[in-house]
Amino acid sequence: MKLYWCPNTRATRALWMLEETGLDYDLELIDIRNPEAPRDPDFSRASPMGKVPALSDGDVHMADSAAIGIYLADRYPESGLAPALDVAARGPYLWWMLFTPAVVEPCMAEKVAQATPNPVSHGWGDFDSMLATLEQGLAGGPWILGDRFSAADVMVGSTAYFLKVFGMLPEMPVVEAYVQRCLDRPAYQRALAINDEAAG
Ligand SMILES: N[C@@H](CCC(=O)N[C@@H](CS)C(=O)NCC(=O)O)C(=O)O
Repeated sequence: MKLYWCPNTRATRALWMLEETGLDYDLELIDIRNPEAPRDPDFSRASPMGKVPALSDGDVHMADSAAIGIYLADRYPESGLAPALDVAARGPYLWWMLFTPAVVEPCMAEKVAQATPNPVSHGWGDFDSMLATLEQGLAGGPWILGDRFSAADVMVGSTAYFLKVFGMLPEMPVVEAYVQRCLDRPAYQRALAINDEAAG
């Protein structure tokens, strides 16, 4: 299995996910900041838009951090990162897996662009209701599905950390405590160490 990645990008989520699975994997650095750098054809096959993260696993070539997370958790169920298909938690699990790309990131982009929200027609709603939904989702804790840690925490936790690092998280003790719980996980620490070493 090979992860195509680049430090200080969304690829850190996929690194964290892989570290949580305990599986063996190789890393291939894709320098997204240098469009002239030659690209492995397998990377281009996995990621038609040339974005990281991307994954090759045997015959499977795919991109997108949420899609990779869903794939890894389902393909390697022994990692215990996803509720089974016939368990009620599977519904909210999928919802939270997609919350980042479908809601948080468009809300962040809209906010940074200082665009006027239009929650009735924009699928992502608006920044304030996104934050309120996140806070409410974490109220039960300690994880986004309650007692059990899952791949959804990799997506939501890494995104909440991004919000904090980018100074976009208002004072929200519940979310802050969750970010810290995520940062305390050895697998996240290993992924961040790999990231920081490559970032220099
Ligand atoms: N929805 C994708 C977004 C991936 C993405 O936009 N990655 C950025 C880095 S954070 C990238 O590869 N940019 C390079 C480019 O678009 O050329 C995911 O979560 O994996």
